Amino acid sequence: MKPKSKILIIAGSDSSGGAGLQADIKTVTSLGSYALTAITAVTIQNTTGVKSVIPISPVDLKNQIIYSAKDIRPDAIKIGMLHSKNVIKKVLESLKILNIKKVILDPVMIAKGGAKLIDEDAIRILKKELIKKVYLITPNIPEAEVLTGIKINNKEDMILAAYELLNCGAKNVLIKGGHLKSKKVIDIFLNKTDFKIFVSPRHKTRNTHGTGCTLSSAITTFFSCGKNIKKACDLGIKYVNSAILTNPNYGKGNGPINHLNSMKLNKIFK
Ligand code: PXL
Repeated sequence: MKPKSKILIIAGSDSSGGAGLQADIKTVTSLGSYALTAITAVTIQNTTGVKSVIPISPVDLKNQIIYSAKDIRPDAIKIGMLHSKNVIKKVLESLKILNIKKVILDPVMIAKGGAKLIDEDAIRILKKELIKKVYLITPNIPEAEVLTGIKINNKEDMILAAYELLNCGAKNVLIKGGHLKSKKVIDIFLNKTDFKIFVSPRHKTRNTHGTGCTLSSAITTFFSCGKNIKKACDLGIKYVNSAILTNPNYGKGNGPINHLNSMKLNKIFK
């Protein structure tokens, strides 16, 4: 098959391969599209935690974005880990130059093991400026709490926080409810004219490393191929749910999910 669309991924590298840039490339590829990348930072980690984070200079990040995307123009952009204010400034400059409408932001803040992946100044500029320049933002509950100042304990709080993010200038919001202690997983989609509660089964497993990165990349891929943003969220949620259910149980900590769940190899190599 030929790739159905082209996606630029702006994200941090996860050496364990389950989250970050690696999850993004696997997701985009397994859903049939082509991935270009710009690396914001290199993390040294495994399934038990993050050992260290090595930042890429903001200028070099912008150079990766512009040099690659001016040659192969992406249909959509997925943004993940942005650890500092200066990185976000360069991303804002790059988005202005590229002028691509389909931009999805996963406001990554904390890794599964608790390591902080963003600083306070960066959170401020993300909320004040970047949120307005993207088409969809996909915070989980702790991220939505930081961005809105609203403590989220239930579905009603999630809805309140989603409205608050619209007030901050977001066009479309998907708040992911995986962190709530509910029987089913609830995700809230909201824009000025539409509202939807997605309900999915909760699987009893600790192997959920990279679910957020994977979801935002899946949504970006479906959206880049022409689905509307709500339908893209619906399909992305289903892809992640199936990836969790079929996780390969790798590593001694929070293992990765199964990015290959959508694929069937139909070529035999001898
Ligand atoms: O899942 C959030 C995330 C995003 N990006 C990178 C990560 C992680 C979590 O570990 O390592 C690079």
